[in-house]
Amino acid sequence: MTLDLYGHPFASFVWKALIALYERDVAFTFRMIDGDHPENAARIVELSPTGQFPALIDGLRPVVESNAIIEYLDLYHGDAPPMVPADPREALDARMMADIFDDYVHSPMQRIVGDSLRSAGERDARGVADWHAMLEKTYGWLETRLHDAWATGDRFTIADCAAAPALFYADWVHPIGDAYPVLKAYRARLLRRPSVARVVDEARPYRHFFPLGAPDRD
Ligand SMILES: N[C@@H](CCC(=O)N[C@@H](CS)C(=O)NCC(=O)O)C(=O)O
Repeated sequence: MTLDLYGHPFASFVWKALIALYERDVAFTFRMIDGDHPENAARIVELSPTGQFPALIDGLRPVVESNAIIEYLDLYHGDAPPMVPADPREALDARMMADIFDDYVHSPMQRIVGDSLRSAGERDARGVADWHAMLEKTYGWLETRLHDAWATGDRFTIADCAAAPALFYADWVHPIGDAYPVLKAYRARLLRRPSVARVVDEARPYRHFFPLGAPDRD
């Protein structure tokens, strides 16, 4: 049976699935979506409702949405501890924090980047200001909540899979200020985690694609 992940190494939502695959030491084939692989680009259009990635195919079974892919891997692949804790109370916390990172950090970051790709006449200045404000507000909220090594305690979970790409790129578009030392330290801890360091390294050759200009740092 083959396990294929469709995506691009620079794509932030793809990092979430890659981090879970690396954390749980699951073997897979990476199917690159780019101009050199039109067959993969065509496949993702069939697989995903919006053509967005990542998508996982296990044999004939497709799974889309980064969080669903992480949960699927927990159920069917790898022996390492699951990314969604088995205890339902811990699972709830982990899913809640994953949603917060996805919706209030990852999504505004992605929208700010997306807006920069539009032509001048199509840009949404009000939207960009609102998304920056959302990031700032969420940084403040996270600063008071991140008490432990990882997002929901001493275990690395789906919440940390979500946090890593969200905070990595959010800090590029809206730097995490000195008012948030706890959040800064959490981002630095994420970057030292081997699974996260690996996705950051694999994406390094593509940094010149970052439309707002990648800073000279991780
Ligand atoms: N809700 C989706 C979001 C996926 C997403 O936004 N993917 C981006 C890459 S990071 C994408 O496919 N962008 C290309 C496009 O929109 O055409 C998930 O969690 O997997």
